[in-house]
Parts: sequence; C-alpha cells; structure tokens
Amino acid sequence: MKITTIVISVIITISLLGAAILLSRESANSPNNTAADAGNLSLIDGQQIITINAKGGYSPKFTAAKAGVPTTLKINTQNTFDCSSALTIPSLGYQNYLPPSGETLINLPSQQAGTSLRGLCSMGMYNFTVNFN
Ligand SMILES: [Cu+2]
Repeated sequence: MKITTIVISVIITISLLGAAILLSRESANSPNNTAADAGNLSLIDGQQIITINAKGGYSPKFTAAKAGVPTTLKINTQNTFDCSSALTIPSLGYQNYLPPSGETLINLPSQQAGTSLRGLCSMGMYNFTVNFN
C-alpha cells in the first residue's frame, strides 16, 4: 500500500515537472520564431541598430528594419564555438570570424526600401534575413 502511494506520487511529480519544462521551453522559444521581431531594433542618434545573436544559428532569423537610415548590425556572440561564428554577408562582401564572446559591429549605408540583407554561416547552414522597408 505504502509503496504504491509513493510510486504514484513520484509519477505525478515527474509528469508535472515534465509539463512545466515543456511549457517554459515553448515560451522561451516563441519570441525567436516570430517573423518580424521588433525587439532587436533600436534607434540611437539617427543610427538604426539591429542586434542579432549568433550561437547555434542566428536569432532573430527575420528582422523588419527601416529603410533610408544609416544602420549598424550588431552581432552578439556568447560562448559561440559553432560555425555561426563564421559569418558571411554576401551582398556586402563581408566575411569574418566573430570572437567567441563579444560584439561585432558592421556599419551599413542606409538601405533602399525593398532591400533584403542575408547573413549566412560559412557553410550556409544557418542564416538570417533583414528586410528594409
Ligand atoms: Cu554552418
């Protein structure tokens, strides 16, 4: 009798924990999956700053940015030892190894509306896109 009670309560505890972990993962992931995440844009003294995190890929993958504004891409790395640290932006002729941890600033001239900028890891496995409008 006692053992059965213990087993049942352990099973209930484990399934509750599992549900809690699943829920917290989903809420942590969803901001990165939105098509246009405005949370990574800021405008400082007329300079548009787009922040992209590089680690196991790039996030956010899609950014809707403003056209006609001088822009800086700020790429953050934090213990990034995967290939997303080998960044290429073909349209800029940019190719660089990002530091394992730190900020890399890439200045862009103001972009025309309708322009989209794509960044890729060296192997083309991970990518991000910034659309200017
Ligand atoms: Cu890669």
